Amino acid sequence: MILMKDIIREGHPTLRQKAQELQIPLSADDRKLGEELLQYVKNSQDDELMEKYDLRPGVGIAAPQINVSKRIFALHFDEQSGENLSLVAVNPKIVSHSVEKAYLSSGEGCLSVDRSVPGYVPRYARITVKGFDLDGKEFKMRLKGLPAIAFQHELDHLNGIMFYDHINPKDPFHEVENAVAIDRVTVE
Ligand code: SB7
Ligand code: NI
Repeated sequence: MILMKDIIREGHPTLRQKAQELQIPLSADDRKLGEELLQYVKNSQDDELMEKYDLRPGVGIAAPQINVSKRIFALHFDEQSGENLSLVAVNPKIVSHSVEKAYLSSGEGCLSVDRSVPGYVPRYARITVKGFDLDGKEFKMRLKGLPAIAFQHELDHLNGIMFYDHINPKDPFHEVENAVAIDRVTVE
């Protein structure tokens, strides 16, 4: 089971590396890794388990965040979030994207960042993505809204990019051209 002590924090070199592709079909170990990542995000959104294991809530987690430099991450939105997405993405790619951008008006956070970094993080508003699931089956889907933003946040982790790399350093809340604001109370 993944706990907060297993999550590496900014400054750790693995977070800045480009992660390695996985072999398809997945090895038993890689499959287990995917299952553990998904379990973390699910547990972290369950009030009881979150408290019991002292987990910080997150809608996603990527393997490099537990110091495993592999191209795999999990995303999970529970039903009450109004989204309907739960997946493990292996060797994920964005195959096309909108010109329009989107950003969370409350900014982004990260399990590997123990401070708040305010500012708009411009993302593509809509993306078409491809990848493989834990059974080694290829998937292709369109995402928009919060799931699209979260997918891009996780994909960035596989490429050594942190959310704050995208924030305008001179003016963190500078209007983002051609972008829609997504209002959420908070997203972690
Ligand atoms: C805000 C937070 C996340 C995604 C998009 C917007 C995920 C935070 C948890 N993680 O650090 C996952 O990498
Ligand atoms: Ni993150």
